[in-house]
Amino acid sequence: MSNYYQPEIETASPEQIREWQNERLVKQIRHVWYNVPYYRKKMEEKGVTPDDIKSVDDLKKLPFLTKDDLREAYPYGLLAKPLSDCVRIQSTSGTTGKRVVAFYTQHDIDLWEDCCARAICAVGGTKDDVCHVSYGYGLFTGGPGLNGGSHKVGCLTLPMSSGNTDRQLQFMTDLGSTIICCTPSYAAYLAESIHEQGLQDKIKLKAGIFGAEAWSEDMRHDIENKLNIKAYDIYGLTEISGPGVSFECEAQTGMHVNEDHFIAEIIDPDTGEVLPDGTKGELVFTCITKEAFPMIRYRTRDICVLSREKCPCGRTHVKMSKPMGRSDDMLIIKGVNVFPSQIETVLIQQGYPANYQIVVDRVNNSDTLEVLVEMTPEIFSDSLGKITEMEKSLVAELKAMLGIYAKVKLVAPKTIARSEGKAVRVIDKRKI
Ligand code: DLL
Repeated sequence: MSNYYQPEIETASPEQIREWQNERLVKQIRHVWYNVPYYRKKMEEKGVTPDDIKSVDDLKKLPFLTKDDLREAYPYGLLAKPLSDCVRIQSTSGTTGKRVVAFYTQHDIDLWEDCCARAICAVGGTKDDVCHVSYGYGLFTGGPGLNGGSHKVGCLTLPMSSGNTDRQLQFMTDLGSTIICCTPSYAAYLAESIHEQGLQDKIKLKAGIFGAEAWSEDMRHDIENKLNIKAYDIYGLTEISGPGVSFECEAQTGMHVNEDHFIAEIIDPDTGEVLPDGTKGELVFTCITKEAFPMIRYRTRDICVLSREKCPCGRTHVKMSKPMGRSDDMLIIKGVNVFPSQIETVLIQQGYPANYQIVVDRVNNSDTLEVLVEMTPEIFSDSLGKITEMEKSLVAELKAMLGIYAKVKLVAPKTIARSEGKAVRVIDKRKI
């Protein structure tokens, strides 16, 4: 039998789930109408009032919320509780310095951690496990979310955060980590390091919970074989809470959305029309239990498919496929959200022309980012030493903006191909 954290919820009948959703949605819409002028205005513009929302069937009457709304309302415009009731913020990178800032009450943190606890139990986690969390801690939701879930399950939690691979491996071997939580690319890197150092026999891992970026089935098999574990997917986004919006079970065929907290819809990204289950489209979420930052019909930009086929694990909540890409230009590199416009801002601020190309690749299962920048004729005539200095300085500026390393190569004027229509700014060579 599957290992559940909240069996009565995770295996509830579809009718029961629907009942919870209907009741909570009605309450939530009243909550935002009375507490968030930004929502009320959007609803009024669409001619909807809380009285029009009686069940999930009425969801489609409500306006969508997008990242642009979040930017416009930054930082407090979508807050639905007094700031004094909030106990935490988490954040994610956004365009040109303006970040998405999400607020949580203690109740919101509790529910989020429950979702992460469900994900840990779904991979077989119990209080006897040693849960090694190598997602970043801090503003990023990965570390704090899985950390909280691990506590709830009662695992011995290792709050490792990311980086310092030697220390990760030392703790993993000395303390016998059994579950590892990190990005899939870091898992692949750890697997390689373990093989290089001949530590295979000292590793006690049985399962991994990997998400925050796209990864393929091939990569799953590679990690499973190298680490001799089962590798599970986990999905989420800061706006909706963080990791654990959905998670994989032993069937490893898609991620169960925690439908008692989030209503999932699939829409046509061009028309906004709601599409039937089984159709590929943009994933939209409505938070029905969150207090402080309850996103209503939030467009994730992630493209995927929902499926209500019976799952052998016994869970009844709808499953989403792995995201198959995004409907905007956001890149996810090593789990970090990167917008080409952030790179452009740095280049322009540093006095470079906007002739650049971003090359993303995956080498040895790890993402790489390279920025090719055309020099002006004046820079081009400078000495090689000066050019190397300029590259170094751009690397530092980009690191400050993006939070990750980008290799920079200054190239001769007019060497980046000009295209007819839209400039080809991004070359993503990753095969996912
Ligand atoms: O990445 C939350 C998270 C942390 C999820 C740890 C899983 C594990 P953000 O930084 O706000 O939040 O980025 C959200 O990342 O819209 C997707 O495009 C992408 N993403 C998240 N999980 C997956 C996944 C966290 N399993 C954005 N597969 C989302 C593919 C994913 N893409």
